[in-house]
Amino acid sequence: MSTSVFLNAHLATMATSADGYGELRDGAVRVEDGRVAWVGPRADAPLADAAITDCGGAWLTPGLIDCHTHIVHAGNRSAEFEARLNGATYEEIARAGGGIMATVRATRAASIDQLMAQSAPRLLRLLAEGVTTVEIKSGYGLDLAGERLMLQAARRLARELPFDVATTFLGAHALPPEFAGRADDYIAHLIAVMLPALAADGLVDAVDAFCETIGFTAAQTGRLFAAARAMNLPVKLHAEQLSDQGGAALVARFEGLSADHLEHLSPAGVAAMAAAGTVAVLLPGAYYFLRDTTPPPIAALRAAGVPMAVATDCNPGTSPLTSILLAMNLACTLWRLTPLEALAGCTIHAARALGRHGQIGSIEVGKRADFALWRIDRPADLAYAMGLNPCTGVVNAGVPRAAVVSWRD
Ligand code: DI6
Ligand code: FE
Repeated sequence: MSTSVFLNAHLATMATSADGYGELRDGAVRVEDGRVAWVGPRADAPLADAAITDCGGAWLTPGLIDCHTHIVHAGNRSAEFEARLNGATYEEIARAGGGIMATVRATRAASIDQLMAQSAPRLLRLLAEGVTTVEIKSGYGLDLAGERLMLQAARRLARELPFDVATTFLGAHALPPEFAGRADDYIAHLIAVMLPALAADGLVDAVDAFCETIGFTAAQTGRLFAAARAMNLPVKLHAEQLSDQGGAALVARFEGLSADHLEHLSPAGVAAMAAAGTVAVLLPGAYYFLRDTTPPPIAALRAAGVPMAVATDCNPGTSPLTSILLAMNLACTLWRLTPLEALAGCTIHAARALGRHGQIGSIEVGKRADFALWRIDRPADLAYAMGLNPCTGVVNAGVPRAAVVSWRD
C-alpha cells in the first residue's frame, strides 16, 4: 500500500458536511492507495509509514472539475466570431449551414491523431489550472464513425494526459446533412444504431442533447432519453439556452444529472430541477461570448436549493474558453455568484453534475485524492484574479503530477 501525508497546507475541503469552504488552516491529509484516509490538523496527522509531502504553506483544494466541454473537435470558427461582430446572429449562422456544421465537417475530415493533437493543447490549459476531471462530449461527428472517433479520442487523451474523463454522447447536437429535414428519423437512428453501438464500445458515460429551436424538440429529446435510461445511462441536457423548450423539466423527469445553460429557465423548470436533484450547470463563457443579455435565474436557483455548477463549455462556436478560473470569475462578475459558489461549482457540484460526487469533488475520507495546490491568500482569490494562474501543483489520485505536462508533436 502506498501511503503519503500532505502537510503544511491550508485546506479548503469543500466537504459537503462543512460550512463554507470547509477551511482548515495548517491542516494535513493522509492518502492511502490514492484515496483520502484522514483529514485534520497537522498536529494530529497520522504519519506512520507515510511519505511526507510538504506543501509549503500553499492552499489545497479538491482538484477542479470542468463538467461541460466540447473540447475535442477539429477546426476553428474565428471567421464566425468576426461575422457575428458584424451583425450576424448565432442562429442565422447555424441556419446558413455554419455553426456546429462547420465544425462537423472539419471533425469528420480529421484522423484520431489529428483530433487529439488539436484538442490536447486546450486540455493542457485546463490541467495547468488544477483541473483533474474533464467531461468531454461528442457531437461533431453526427454519424457513427465520427461520434466513435470523438469518444475514442476523449478516452485516449485521458490515458495519455493526467486527468480523468467523463464522456458524454451528444449525437443529438445538430441534424446532419444526411438527415436534412428528417429529425425524427435521425433520432430513431441515434436510438436504434448509434447509441447502442457506442455504449457497447464502452465509450458512453452519459447522454446529452441540444433541446432548442435550432436543435431538437422536447418530444424528440424525450425519446432519446427514454432509450438512454432503458440502457441504464444517465442523461443531461443543453436546456433553455436560447428559448424555453421545457428542457429542464424534461431532464428532471428522467432524473437527469444536469440541465445546462438555463438562460431562459422558467420557475416551473427551477421547481422541477429542485425536486429531482438535477444540477444547474452554468456556462458563463457562452453567455459572454454570444453577448447574451438574459442571465439564468440565479436567485431562483439559489432560493430553491438547486446545486449550481460552473463550467467552460469549451467549444469553437460559442465558448472558445479554456480557463476554468476565468469561468469562475465570469460567473461571479456577470451573474453575482459568490466566490464560494463558484468554487463549489467547479468542485463538489460539478462532481454531482457527472454523478461522481461520491468519488470526487471534495477532500473527504474515501474519495479520490485529487488535489490542486495554490499560491493564494484565501480561496476567493481563485475567482477574483483574471488571467493569473496561481496553481503551483496538482495531485492525481495521490500522485503529484509532473510540474510541466507537454504533448507529443
Ligand atoms: N450550445 C452551444 O452553445 C454549443 N452547443 C450547444 O448545443 C455550440 C456549439 C458550436 O457552436 O459549435
Ligand atoms: Fe455545450
